[in-house]
Amino acid sequence: MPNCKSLLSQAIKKKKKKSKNKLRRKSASRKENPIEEEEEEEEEEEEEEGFSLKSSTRSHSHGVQPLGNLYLNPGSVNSRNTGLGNLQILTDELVLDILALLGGTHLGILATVSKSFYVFANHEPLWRNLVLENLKGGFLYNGSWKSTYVSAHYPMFDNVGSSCLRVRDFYSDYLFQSWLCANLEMKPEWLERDNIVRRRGISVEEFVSSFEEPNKPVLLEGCLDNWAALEKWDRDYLVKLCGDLQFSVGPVEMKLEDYFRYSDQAREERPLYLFDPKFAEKVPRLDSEYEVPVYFREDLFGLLGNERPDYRWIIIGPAGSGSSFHIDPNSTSAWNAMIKGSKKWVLFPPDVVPPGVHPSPDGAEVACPVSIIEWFMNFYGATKTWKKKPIECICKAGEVIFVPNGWWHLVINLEESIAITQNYVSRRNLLNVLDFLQRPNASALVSGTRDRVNLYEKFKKTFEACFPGTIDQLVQKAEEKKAKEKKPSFWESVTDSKAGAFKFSF
Ligand SMILES: O=C(O)CCC(=O)C(=O)O
Repeated sequence: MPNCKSLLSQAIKKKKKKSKNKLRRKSASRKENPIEEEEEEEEEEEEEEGFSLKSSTRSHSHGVQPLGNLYLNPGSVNSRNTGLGNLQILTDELVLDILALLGGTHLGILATVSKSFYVFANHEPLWRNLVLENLKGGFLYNGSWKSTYVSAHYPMFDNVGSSCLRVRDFYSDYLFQSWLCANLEMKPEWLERDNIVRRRGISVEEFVSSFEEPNKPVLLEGCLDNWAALEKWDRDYLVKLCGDLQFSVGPVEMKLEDYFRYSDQAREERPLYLFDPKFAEKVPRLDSEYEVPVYFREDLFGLLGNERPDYRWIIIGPAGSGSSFHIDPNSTSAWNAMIKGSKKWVLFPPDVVPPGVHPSPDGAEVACPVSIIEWFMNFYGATKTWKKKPIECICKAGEVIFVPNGWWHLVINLEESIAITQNYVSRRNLLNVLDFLQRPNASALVSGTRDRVNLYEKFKKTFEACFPGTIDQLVQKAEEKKAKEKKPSFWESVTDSKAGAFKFSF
């Protein structure tokens, strides 16, 4: 299939060529639908180039090709430009920004103007925004966002939203990449590195001295064995238990049943992710079916009672959903327990900003690639030659990862996953947290609470009332530690380590 043979994809070395038999077997099993057959050919080609596309029934690029293909097809004219008329000088992002101002009806009409407008006006994220703005969480996902919008607003045109025409000679890196990221499988080489320290059955003292105190990640095995959640929580159980209750899913609130209907069919770059901080209050049974692992029981924000910032979340999402690079709020540390499924983690220590990630100087904002898959495609490779390699692992059901404060982390679900995470403050990171809460731009940085500016005073006062003198002791201990780290040892003072020779300075 010539359309994906681009400069872009040619730059990616062929890793592995699938055996013909395997390819044939694969296409033979999808013979029912001619459109699928066409897509199957695309898949085979992408595999040869080192890509592997998700098995797909409905997702379609409308024939959009990366710009590099234009240079391989001399004589071909980019129908993106001819069909846009005077708007062709605008970037793809700008065209889409303008289309985002339109309502569904006008977008639908615009799609009939030219092939180019057909492709732009069918860009799924435009329809996703329309659905979420108009219907909030009350939508029934119907294979695509456009189809969902059309069937909710114009039930008599139910089939219109699912039509998928192919356009010849349309070249756009932006639209191609967006489609590719929505349909790409994680490559095996992105999952290979597993360099986290794993521990089973360690004491709290060992956890504190080996991991919490030095602020290092660890994967803890076997500490959820007594959780009822581990046995019970699957989608049927949760749907039945939670009924019509609504959970936070990105910008909207949804019933679990509706969310699973969406997540079963979702094929997009950044699938909606269920991330709810009030699950335990909404459904007390959920609260009773897990308990904080013994290592994380010192939780000093708990002293604030109802005034503490959000601290625990149930997290549910399909394969491909996840969290792009960030540092956890308010300088807290966290634990994340897998109940179902598995997650790939990539973590960088506080002094190493991950490639492709650009925090603002005050740390209030972070610019990073649009999606997690895009980060893997474009930046993961760079970490191979980095001196400070990230810590990586796959965390599976029954395992807990400790995420120390200040560490950058990215997480992608490799299959449908259910997890619980909690952020906490212990004496080991209390000073960091207090420091963070009293930064001059606390109103922009502090999160999870309405009272961002006063959190510092409130927390410090409450803590001192409960543990008088402890903050001073911790400050003193930290200063002693710093001084110790600075003071050269006897041997360091008599040797010049750089020159590898003795330095007779006494
Ligand atoms: O499970 C996930 O997606 C990761 C969550 C996370 O990184 C966080 O809560 O900070």
